[in-house]
Amino acid sequence: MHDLASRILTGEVRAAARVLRLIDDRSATGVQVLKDLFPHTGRAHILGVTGNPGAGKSTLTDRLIEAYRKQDKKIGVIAVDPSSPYSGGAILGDRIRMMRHAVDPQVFIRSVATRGHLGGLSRSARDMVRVMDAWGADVVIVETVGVGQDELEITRTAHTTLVVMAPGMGDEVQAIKAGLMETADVFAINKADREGADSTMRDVELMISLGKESLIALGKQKGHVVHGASAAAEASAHGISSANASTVEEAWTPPIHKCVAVAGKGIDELVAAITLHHRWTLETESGRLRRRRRLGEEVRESLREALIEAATNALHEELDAAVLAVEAKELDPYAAIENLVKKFLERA
Ligand SMILES: Nc1nc2c(ncn2[C@@H]2O[C@H](COP(=O)(O)OP(=O)(O)O)[C@@H](O)[C@H]2O)c(=O)[nH]1
Ligand SMILES: [Mg+2]
Repeated sequence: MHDLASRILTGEVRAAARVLRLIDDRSATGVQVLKDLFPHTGRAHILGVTGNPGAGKSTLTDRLIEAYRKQDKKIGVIAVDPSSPYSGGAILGDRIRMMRHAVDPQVFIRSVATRGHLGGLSRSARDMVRVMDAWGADVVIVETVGVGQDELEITRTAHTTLVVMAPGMGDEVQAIKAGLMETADVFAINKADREGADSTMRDVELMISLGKESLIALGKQKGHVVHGASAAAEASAHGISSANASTVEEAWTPPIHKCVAVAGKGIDELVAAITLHHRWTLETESGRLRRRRRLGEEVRESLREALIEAATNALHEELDAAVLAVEAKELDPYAAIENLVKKFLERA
């Protein structure tokens, strides 16, 4: 095992930070450490926090950290910023909001810029989550802006996705447009101190019930409840008390909670809802199936990336020649691709 990997497993923050940089640089050492760490991952609950800019994601994340720390949980935070580099303005804002936790050795906060991720942002985020998981985080919070395909993809790396909305921002419409409704597991209507929170809540309720009805119409919803002894054991291995836990319903309906992040109001209810959803992913058949489906997506996506890289490297010159040939109309693009794939497969 690489020295950095064993140091991360003993909970050394500096080693973890070092490996995150190696991953950023796509160094071979980074991959080696990730391989070493993988068998020690899978324990953390990955919580995605997403929503429009200004909805209050960072403020809420700060409150969630606070609530989890009261439960004596170790926390990792990855703040993905859509534009700024590491020292950029928006990240500075996030940093300040969460700064009071930065001195806590049980809290590990990292910002990521969305640009310059050769292997794709969601892969970088996933690798970072794994490092924090291996470092010993009980919960890894990934904050992303809920716009754009890259960001949406990151929410798919989470076990639980919290969608943060605020009244009067037209967030409901945005959420539908961005496809957030499908990935949302829990809704927070933040800034409930402002006018319009109740009407936003009703809008979201309506959207959820409409979504549910169309699912029923399609016959996609199955009503069976599975809750075996092994599920309870699994839950307790994840530090979830199953003492007061009765059966978790097989079908998950996203709950909606109002909160005021700046004042720390409504946070406990939100944390309880998030914890219940975590149990859903562990204890129900649907939850476990979703975990497996997402793992399948990851493996396929990684394979696609690796193949593209291998093919582009192997066919370097032929690729350029093919473009010229197509441009000169000596070759149609379909035949060009067929030739390239054939050549690549012969060589592989
Ligand atoms: N009135 C009110 N303002 C809030 C609340 N939560 C956050 N804010 C403010 O909304 C602005 C954006 O918050 P921020 O957490 O940076 O949002 P993000 O872009 O979604 O991460 C900041 O000025 C916060 O102080 C709230 O519950 N009520
Ligand atoms: Mg933010």
